[in-house]
Formats: sequence, structure tokens, C-alpha cells
Amino acid sequence: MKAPRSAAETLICRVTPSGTGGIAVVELHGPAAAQILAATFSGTIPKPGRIAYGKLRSPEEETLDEVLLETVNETHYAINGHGGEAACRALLDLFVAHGAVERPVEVAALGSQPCDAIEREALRVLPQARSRRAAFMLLAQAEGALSERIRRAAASLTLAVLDDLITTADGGIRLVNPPRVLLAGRPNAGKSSLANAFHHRDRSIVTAEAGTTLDPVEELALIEDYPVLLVDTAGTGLARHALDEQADAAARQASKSADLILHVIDLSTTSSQDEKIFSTAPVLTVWSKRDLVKKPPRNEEAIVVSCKTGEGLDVLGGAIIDVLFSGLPVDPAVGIVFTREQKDAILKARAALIEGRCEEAEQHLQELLR
Ligand SMILES: Nc1nc2c(ncn2[C@@H]2O[C@H](COP(=O)(O)OP(=O)(O)O)[C@@H](O)[C@H]2O)c(=O)[nH]1
Ligand SMILES: [Mg+2]
Repeated sequence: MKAPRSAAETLICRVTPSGTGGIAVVELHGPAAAQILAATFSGTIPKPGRIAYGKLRSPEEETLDEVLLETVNETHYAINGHGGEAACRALLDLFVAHGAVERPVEVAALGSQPCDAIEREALRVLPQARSRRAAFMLLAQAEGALSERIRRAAASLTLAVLDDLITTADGGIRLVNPPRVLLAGRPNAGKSSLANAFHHRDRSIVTAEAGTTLDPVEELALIEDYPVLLVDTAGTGLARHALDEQADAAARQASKSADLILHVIDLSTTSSQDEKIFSTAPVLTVWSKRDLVKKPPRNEEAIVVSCKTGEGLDVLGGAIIDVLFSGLPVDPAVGIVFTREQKDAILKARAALIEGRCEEAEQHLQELLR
């Protein structure tokens, strides 16, 4: 039989699953929480509702992890560290060494009970968060940020308020379900090199021989902490001149579910510079291998990169975020729509409001708060 929990216990719970994603979220909860953090956290412990950056140190003054610390209240904290089993384990062990008791995550460990469908859903998907930004966004919704906005929207019932909410939806949904970014372009254009640059390592095989990557390789990358799935393909897939039918078919298939296509064109060869992409997804043209040419393209808006020198990669990253996450507030701790069902309900409320059916509009919003 499980021992009854003492009310005086301070608990440490791992919120994200082990070994996945770029982050580890743990919650520290209980009467000794502040005292434990005072002994381990290098920075100033933030006021309730605020977040601070700092380092966690072991008793030997060894830095274990750089973390973002969120204070929910004086006895409840969320600590966001780097993902990976070893880093997360070290963090849990540190708190246990200071007297916290490790427990599997349970809703009761959070500061307040989730009280509506939005808060419950945020808690349910929190373990799937793939970046700190996503985790913070979901923690805020689990603690009522979106619920509060919906309540106010239901009370005021104005189009502007509903439109503000809808603006956050696509980016919010993508924070939880990373969008797919397809790398398209001729063999040797530099697609795999670009994917590797965003992964900061050699995931796809890069060779000077055309057509090394055969099947699409799909992997999570964090661009300024926004999660995206980079899909690396072999053939052009989408261009007029098919070079390798098999690889092309795979690329074409992958393009159907892409949220954004990066059309990579090698600046150092002229053969593919008139290539066109045919797709319903938005396309960003990326001119690659800037280091191999003297003059960049004349078009000032062109995105020109070099994987060799790193030039232009931050501009490209910014452009990707602009396309996929526009409308998302920079501060992830405000009310943000994060599921398709929520977005649909608000769209229905909006449609009802436009036709003067205020009661129905309010009902659609209230249903989200069940
Ligand atoms: N100089 C230079 N070479 C590059 C750059 N990007 C890729 N390459 C080279 O171009 C070749 C093909 O690159 P790869 O990424 O495999 O192209 P992919 O077939 O489109 O995936 C490899 O030899 C790379 O090292 C770059 O920015 N500068
Ligand atoms: Mg490749």
C-alpha cells in the first residue's frame, strides 16, 4: 500500500516525458520549495506569475543546467531545463538531495485544480510540449490565461475581441503540433546542409554526390525555440524538370502535408535558377552557397544563405517564424488558442455574432469553459 502523503512534503514531479523534446519541465511543490530553490538557483527567485533565467547548482557548486524558473506561487514552481534523460535526472536528483520527494506527475501537484475544458486540455498536452516556449504557453493556459480571455469575450461579445483571439490560433496550434517545413530543390542544392545547420549537427548525410538522401527524413528543429519539423527530401519533387522519379514521388507526397516549403536553389550553378515550385503551401525561395559566388542576387528581398559561413541563416529562421507563427504573441504566457476545436468554436461564435445571434455566440464560447 502507498504511504499516505504528508501535507508537509515537498514534491518534485517530472511534467514532460523522459528522453524526448528539447526541454524538461519539472514542478516543485510544497512548503520547502522556496527554501530548496534558494539553495540551488543562481538567480533571484521571481515574483508569482513571473519567469527568471538562472542556473541550478549542486552542493559542490557545479552547474547542472541553465533553466527558466516560473513562480506560480510561494510554494509552487515550474522549472524548465534542457531535455534529455541525463540532464533531467540530474535536476530531479538535485531536488531530492535537498529533501524533495519525487512523485509521478499528477494534477494535484499543480497550484490550482484545472477547472474547465481549456485548462484540462492544456494539462493533457503539456507533456507533448517540444520547446520551452510551447511548455510556457501551455502552463499559462493550464492556469487559466485563455479561459479568462474567453470569459471576457463572452461578456463583451465584440468582433474585435474574437478576432484578436482567432489571430493567436494558428501559431498556438503549431506550437503544440509542430508544422512541417519541406526542403525542396535539386539534388546538391544544399538542402541537407541547411537541415543540418538548423539541427546544429550532421543528421542528414551530406555528400558532393547528387541524390544522397533517398526517403524524406523528418526531424524536429527548434528555431528561436519555435518547434518545426524539417522534412529533407531527395528529388526536386515540385519542379518542372524531374531528375529522379522515385525520389520525386516521395518529395511530392511529402509536399502535400507541408505547411511551408523552402525552395533551395544553388547560387553557384545557373541550371536551376528558373525553377518553379507548384504547391498550395507557402514557398520561401532560399539561395544557397552564398560563399561560392561574388555577387548575391539582385533582388533585395531574396533570402541568401551559406551553410559554410552561417551567413543568412538567422534571416531565414526569422522568415520561417514569420510565415508559420505570425499572430502569436511574443509573450507565451498570455491567453492563446491552442487547439483546432477551440478555434472552430470561436469561429462559430464570430459567425453567429455577425448574424446578430448573440445568445448563440455566447453559447459557443461558454461551451469551451465547461
Ligand atoms: N561552399 C558551400 N558548399 C555547400 C553549401 N551548402 C552545401 N554545400 C555543399 O554542396 C553539396 C551538396 O549539399 P547537400 O546538402 O548534400 O545538398 P542536397 O542534395 O540538396 O541535400 C555538398 O558537397 C555540400 O558540402 C554552402 O553553403 N557552401
Ligand atoms: Mg540531401
